[in-house]
Amino acid sequence: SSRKNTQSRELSSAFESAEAQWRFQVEKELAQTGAPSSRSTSVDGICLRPAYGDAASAESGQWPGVPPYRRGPHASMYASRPWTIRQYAGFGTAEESNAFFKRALQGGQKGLSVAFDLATHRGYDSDHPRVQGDVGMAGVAVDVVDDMKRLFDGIKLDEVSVSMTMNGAVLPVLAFFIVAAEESGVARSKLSGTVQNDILKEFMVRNTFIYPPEPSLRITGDIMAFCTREMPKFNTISISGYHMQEAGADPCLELAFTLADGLEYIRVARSAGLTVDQCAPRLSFFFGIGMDFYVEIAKLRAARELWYTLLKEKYGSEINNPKSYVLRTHCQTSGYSLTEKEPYNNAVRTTIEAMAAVFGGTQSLHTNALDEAIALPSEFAARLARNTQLILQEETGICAVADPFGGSYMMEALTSELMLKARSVIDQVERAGGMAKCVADGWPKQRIEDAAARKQARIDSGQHVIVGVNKFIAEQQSAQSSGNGGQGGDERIDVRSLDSVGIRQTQLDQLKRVKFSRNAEAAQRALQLIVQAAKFRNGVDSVKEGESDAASKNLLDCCVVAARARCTLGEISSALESVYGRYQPQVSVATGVYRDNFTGEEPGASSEFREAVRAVQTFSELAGRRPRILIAKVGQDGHDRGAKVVASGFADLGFDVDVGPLFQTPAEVVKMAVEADVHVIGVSSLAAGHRTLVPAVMEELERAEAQDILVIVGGVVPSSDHEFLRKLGVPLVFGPNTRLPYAVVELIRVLSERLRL
Ligand code: DCA
Repeated sequence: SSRKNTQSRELSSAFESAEAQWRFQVEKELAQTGAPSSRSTSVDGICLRPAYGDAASAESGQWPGVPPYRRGPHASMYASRPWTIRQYAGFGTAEESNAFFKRALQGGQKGLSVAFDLATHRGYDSDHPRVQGDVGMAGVAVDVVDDMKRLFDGIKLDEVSVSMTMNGAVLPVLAFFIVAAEESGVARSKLSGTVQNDILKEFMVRNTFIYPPEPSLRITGDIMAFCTREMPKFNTISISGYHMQEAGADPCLELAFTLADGLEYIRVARSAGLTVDQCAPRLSFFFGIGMDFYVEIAKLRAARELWYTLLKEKYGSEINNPKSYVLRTHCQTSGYSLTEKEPYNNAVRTTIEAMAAVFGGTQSLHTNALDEAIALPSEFAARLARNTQLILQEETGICAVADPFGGSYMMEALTSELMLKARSVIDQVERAGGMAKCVADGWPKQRIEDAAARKQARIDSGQHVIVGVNKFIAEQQSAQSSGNGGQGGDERIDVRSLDSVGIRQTQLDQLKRVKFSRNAEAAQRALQLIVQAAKFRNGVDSVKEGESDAASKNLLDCCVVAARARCTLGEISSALESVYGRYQPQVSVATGVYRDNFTGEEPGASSEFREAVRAVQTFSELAGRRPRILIAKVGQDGHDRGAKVVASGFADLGFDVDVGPLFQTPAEVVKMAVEADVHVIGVSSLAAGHRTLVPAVMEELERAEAQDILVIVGGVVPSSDHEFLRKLGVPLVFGPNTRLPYAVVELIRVLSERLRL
């Protein structure tokens, strides 16, 4: 293969121009796929060519599929092969998700993308007391290899590529996938797809880590090494900026931190013994696509050229395979941009974002369902989201031309500007010792959190317009009591609701069965091997290379053995935890950022800010102290952007704010609330755990005889559940996009009534 690579390099230098190289490549790709070399339009006699360009101008003279790849990773792009429609999904039990996957594939979806539940992400079996409200809620529950077999039952794993969003518990999950495929007759070498395996951004924004950063990164390296050796068609990592954008980063910060992560992962792969040419062609990326249409298109173009430039500068002398330079990416439309109010507007937003992803040249795309700011996607909303992509591919002619914005003065300038700006952040990260070190120091996280607070202030003050939320608000309805921001437009839509108790029971029964029927001794031996290998890799054991079976073992090799022996995900994870420990992050709140950015607002919004501050002051005078709130994350839901933004905003509006650590049990939340003597617990719930976790918090309050503490809920809660929560004694439920001054005024009103102030 190295001869082939050298040949292809010689070939590329043999071309007189990029255009000639592009022409050669385009013919090749079209011939391979049998696609036509031009596509007729609805106007008689006018055809579209696969790409347009201008050889005379330096910048617009670039061509798709040709270095530096600004215009796309392939010469013919979607004319040969459209992007993969890959909808992220999973819920309940493996059977339910399997049926959903099959319907999606029948409905035109091309690849699978599995969402696992939070228990699985955090390395807990479904019977663990910490995950009572999380089993099967925000994804599918997977405890043992048999769940994975049921998940893909009847789906040809040698034909359909599967992406798995898994980071913390990546070892057992990938091991289950490999063993499930093998036991169904598909060799691991035939498996195509991607595993997310991007732990750095977990420490920055997403929070589904298990172990501390150092051993986590060694696990990443082991997975890259294993997949390179055993699974040549599998992408070993999906380096993700999406979650940074969801956490509040602007597109430039997202771009910079994601590529800086990419450079760090190349170093991780090299420490695991791989060359750049071995690891780089199977790195993949993942970006969020928000509403800033031109910027998002430019971001993907800039990402490819910047990645090419960085690799050329850093590793050019050792790269022989041209594929090492090519950035390929998945994209997801922005969840952040979706609104709870007027949810049908979300279908419009998603379509616009999908078009930006496609004009930017994505390889694979998830389009969000319109109800995602309210609940888990319903069947109808999921179909509409998928159809959005099918319509773009089948009805519009968009696929006929690569990089249609190429050569636009605006687009080329914007792409270059973004590259320059992102490059300066990447250089800053590299000078500071690389992303792993910066993540440990915490400043990227802080920068993203500041950006999130800034954005919220801009939304609340009307500088950043969201139709139906802070401008053109539909007629007021009975929004007050549900505390949804005072906006009207509250169309009722059917949402998917899950039977959390039933799902958990199914998992528990099955866990019992598996543990009863397996060879207990073989399972124990397999777990022991994992412990030994982990100790050796951690350098805490005296095992010397060659002395032990475990010493030379890649951790994924050990986990494959354990998966085959029917060890559970929880058992494998706790074997590793016994060596590495479990990571608990520090919590911090940015103060002043929200207030400082609440300027230049429209008069109405500004008076809302002042009204909130006044309400807090009046309360403080009457109550003899400032209102105090504990912002709590209960269960394994690590989405903390909302909680952090609320904490920052409430602090700036005059509250005393305590922020609980992530992943608390209801009892731990109540203990903290009582000790801090708060007036209110604000439970933040974004992963559908509210129906079990909020009742548990109320029970704990009763047990602690602390019912005078008010409980409110914020996050993704379907309006059909508001009554359920109200009956429990939760007077206010705040949905996504609630303006913070509005929430403060409402809360002070309820609190004052309660305390008879
Ligand atoms: N001409 C010739 N070949 C093409 C063309 C074209 N125009 N377009 C695509 N192909 C080839 C690719 O080279 C690839 O073949 P290879 O594996 O031998 O290199 C194959 O067709 C598949 O296309 P690709 O662009 O790799 O699309 P996907 O398999 O969907 O992979 C990728 C996309 C981003 C790389 C992957 O990491 C992914 O699917 N990520 C999804 C992550 C995810 O779902 N996250 C959820 C949150």
